[in-house]
Amino acid sequence: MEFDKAIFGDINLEKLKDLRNPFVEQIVDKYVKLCRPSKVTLITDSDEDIAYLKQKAIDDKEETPLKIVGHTIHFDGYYDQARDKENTKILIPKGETLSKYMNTADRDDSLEEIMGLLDGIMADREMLVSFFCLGPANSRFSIPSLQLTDSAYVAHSESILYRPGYGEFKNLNGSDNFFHFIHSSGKLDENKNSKNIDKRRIYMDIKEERVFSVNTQYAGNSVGLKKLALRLAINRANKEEWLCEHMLIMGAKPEGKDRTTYFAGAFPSACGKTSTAMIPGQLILGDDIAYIRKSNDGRAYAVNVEQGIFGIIEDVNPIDDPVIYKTITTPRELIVSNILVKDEIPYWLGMGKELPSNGVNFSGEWSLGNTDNEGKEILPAHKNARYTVRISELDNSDPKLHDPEGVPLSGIIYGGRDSDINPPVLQSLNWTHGVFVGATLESETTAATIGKQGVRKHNPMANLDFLVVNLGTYISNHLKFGESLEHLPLIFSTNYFLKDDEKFLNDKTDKKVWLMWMEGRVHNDYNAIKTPIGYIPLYDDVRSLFSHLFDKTLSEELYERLFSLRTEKLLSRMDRMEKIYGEEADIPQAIFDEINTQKERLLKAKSKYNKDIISPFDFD
Ligand code: SPV
Ligand code: MN
Repeated sequence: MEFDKAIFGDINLEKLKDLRNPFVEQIVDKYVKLCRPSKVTLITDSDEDIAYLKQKAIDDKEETPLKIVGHTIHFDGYYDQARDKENTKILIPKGETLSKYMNTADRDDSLEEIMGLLDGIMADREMLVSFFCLGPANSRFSIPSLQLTDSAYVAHSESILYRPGYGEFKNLNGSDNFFHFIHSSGKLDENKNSKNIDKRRIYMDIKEERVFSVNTQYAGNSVGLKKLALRLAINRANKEEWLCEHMLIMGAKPEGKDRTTYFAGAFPSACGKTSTAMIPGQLILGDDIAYIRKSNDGRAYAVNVEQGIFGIIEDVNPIDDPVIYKTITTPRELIVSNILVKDEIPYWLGMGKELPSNGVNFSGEWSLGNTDNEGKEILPAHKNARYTVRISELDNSDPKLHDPEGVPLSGIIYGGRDSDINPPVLQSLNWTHGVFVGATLESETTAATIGKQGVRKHNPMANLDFLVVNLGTYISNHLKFGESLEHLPLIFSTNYFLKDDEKFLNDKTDKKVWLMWMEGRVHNDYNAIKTPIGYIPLYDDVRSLFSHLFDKTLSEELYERLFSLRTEKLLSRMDRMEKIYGEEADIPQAIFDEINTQKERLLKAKSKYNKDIISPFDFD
């Protein structure tokens, strides 16, 4: 293939040709001709190339250095602060349909629209061509991925969040077995923010395993390897019968016991996923996306697709998240986004310090009391503001982070933001019941997506935003996966958000108690109370955990409030689920059976104890 030397230069052409991959060449050629950048730069795995990205993000004013060495601040536009669900679409060929929970668009029409938007979009700009690997190098789990972007911030973020992949592309030996992502920030305003937000489009073309993202910078919309690759991998996983999940991976390490017990946990965005992965004294392996496969020993193994964290910064303070706080306030390569900066010092909500009353934030020059175009007060920092850092920079990073075999899972956790129904921790009755627990997860919406907050929404496996296959296919795949295993992980649910009189019943740090109880259950260290919805802890066990871990007293009264069975509310949830699943095609019968038997058990308990709210002390 012939490339324009004036645009590429000899060194870049050499890097491209060295891959000996005609598919990479075709893709680069196609989008260079379409987007018409004035310069193309290939980024290999070398330190020199990665350093080029870092410097370019600063030169282009997409990032600004802060006082702490290695830290930079990036701002997204005021209306570009979260994932845009409305304009994120799955392209489907004519005649095909998907569940109504998926935002779809006609593939031909959408490709025409997006090619039109990309036409000349990089004129006078530089296209960066980067190579990454989703998952560890040399692993059967992993998927090489190619990113084309005109944003050095996007490519720089990816060099922190993902493993280098130029070498992996060489190992492909010319095959097309990789994902590719085409991103452009589009026209920029004077603050270097995407100007044409009304033309923000994120289009998933599953057929070609590629995603287009234009007129946006917020990483959840623009970083191809994050939530865009998640959709493509979910498609593969459901075809090949493995799991691709919106899950953290962590090693629980109970004090005084010489063992590490691995958990994977799915939580909707901004519902405690990162802080669960970062519970003090434990090992973090991942905080967002996991690939899970069966290994030869009959167990489920998981790898972290990423090597970094794009975490919510709000409420990170020395008390609640000591490890993250230390990491993000000491010198290392780190990007913070959409918070407040004054005199090169960053400030965010809930950091445990007083914030200055003016500075520069995600709205530009900011002073306390400023309002936006809708008359809404502008907070000092956005609620979805984030930090980007490598996991290896953390004191508690798991030594198996890059193990190509992954780690064996003993437990799976489903967690939601649920102010009034689920207990803080619950063990499902068995794998099928556990899949049902995941499939019936409900959670209140947060600032991680554009739209209203605090609305209770069904969010199966905390993965609904990212599904590109029907719910029926997705849930059947979970059931089948369990059937294929000889040693099943236990499935739990957690809820950190129970409230009474608008006040949370638990402290943020309490999640360590629930984790240690789950860890103990894996090793048969604790008995449990069997309730109609699953197993809950005995008072004595959690009381002693609170006392040992925090020197805190858990009163009988608080335990009772936390673990009471709210039968009416649980029954209405079952009604909601019956309706949702009743309207979907191809839902496995097992899910309806679980809904029905759970309902029966709840009704039986309600009449046996003759009350709506049953105390955990009532169960025998
Ligand atoms: C989430 O919202 O689930 C995140 C951040 O992990 S984003 O990249 O926006 O998806
Ligand atoms: Mn996420």
